[in-house]
Amino acid sequence: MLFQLVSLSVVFIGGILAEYKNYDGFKILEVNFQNPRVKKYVQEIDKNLGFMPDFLGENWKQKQAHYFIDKDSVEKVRTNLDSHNITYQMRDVNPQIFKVRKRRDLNGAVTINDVNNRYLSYDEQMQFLNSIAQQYPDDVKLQKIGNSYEGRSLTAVRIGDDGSSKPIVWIDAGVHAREWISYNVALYLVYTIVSQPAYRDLLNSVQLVVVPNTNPDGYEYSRTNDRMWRKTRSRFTNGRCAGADANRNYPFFWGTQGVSHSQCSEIYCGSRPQSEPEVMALTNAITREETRIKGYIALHSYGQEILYPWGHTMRTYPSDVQDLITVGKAMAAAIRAVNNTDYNVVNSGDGLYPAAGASDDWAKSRGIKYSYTIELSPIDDYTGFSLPEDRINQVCREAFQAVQVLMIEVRSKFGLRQTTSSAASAAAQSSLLLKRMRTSVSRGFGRGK
Ligand code: 0X9
Ligand code: ZN
Repeated sequence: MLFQLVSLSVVFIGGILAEYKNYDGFKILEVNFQNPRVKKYVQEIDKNLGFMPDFLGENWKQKQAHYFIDKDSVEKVRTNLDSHNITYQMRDVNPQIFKVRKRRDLNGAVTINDVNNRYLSYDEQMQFLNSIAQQYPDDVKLQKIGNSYEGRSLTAVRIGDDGSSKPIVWIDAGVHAREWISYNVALYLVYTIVSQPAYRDLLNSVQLVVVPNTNPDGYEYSRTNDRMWRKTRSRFTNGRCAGADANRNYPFFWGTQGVSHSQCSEIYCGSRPQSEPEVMALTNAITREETRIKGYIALHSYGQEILYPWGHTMRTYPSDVQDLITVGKAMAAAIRAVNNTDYNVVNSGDGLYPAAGASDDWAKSRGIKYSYTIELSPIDDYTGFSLPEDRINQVCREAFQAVQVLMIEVRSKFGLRQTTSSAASAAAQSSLLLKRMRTSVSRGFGRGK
């Protein structure tokens, strides 16, 4: 599998000598699954290959799935694909992905400019949040919801929490360490909604809670040791490999499909549900106010997809799935309005793959009506998890529009008081968009744009 013995190279990170995992000889496998026969092969790729390759993301427009193949398995994978008559591409990994940058001197405070232009360390993320909380003390409260395995603080940013019982939209990011864009998006959401007066009115009727870094140990590890690190950093007694996939560790159909029970797998579901302290902290925090939480988004990358439940198995949907599709499509339309970027709205089990124990399914099972996973940009494998820093801002602006649509929907369905604001013209536009989507949305499940 992927994380077997590998050579380590020496790099400088922030002036500190560190060892960074070397992926020489690894390949990206790209399989076009348009043909139903190939699709079936891909759906059972673990059985076909005899192991589960590391799934990176998919390009739904071209119906291509991308996997990361370790150098010792490349020949085996080629032989297997050839023997099944599957056409594929075996690409070299973009070396940019493994380019570790020397940390720039921040010269003091971390600003929105930094969030828009570069990936930040966990400490920098926290510094940014602290400065926002200081700047907007009436609107922003930082709440510690627990500690990571290595003792880093897990912080929820509560925006517009005025002690009332207004409905909540909950966003969390970065449960998968290597999906770096998600952290910047979460920080951008916090900043934008509090700093722009146009959103005051919305915040008066809907509260936003953002957990910008749900896996700080994994994230730091992906910055300093291993760019492709996905899991938490829990250590197990007698364990050969560290970490569990926190997005397989939630207590809903835990351990059933699309997971592995072996510690070295990228999709190891942990020893039991909520074995990961990060998942325990998040489930506790959400459960405490679950009756008020009406919208939930887990930010991931990559693939430009808005995924709705259920995702633990295929062809199974919640009874209000049409509402999820309608609002999902309105979010996609709001994203498209920014710069024509296409996001596909699709059921996660059918459209991507079944994977049990994920946060979106669990949130839905707790009664949170609108629960989604958003796979942010890019859509291709050329930059994958290392979306170039000059594209961060656009992805942030797009995601903000999607969140705004969800907040507006939550306000109109669950808001304590309706407002007739003239303030947010953007908000009004999204509302209109949502109405249009409602009337035009086609009925039917599964894949579809
Ligand atoms: O596999 C995942 O955890 C998510 N994709 S990723 O490439 N970012 O790892 C998708 C989770 C979708 N939700 C469910 N299957 N419930
Ligand atoms: Zn992910």
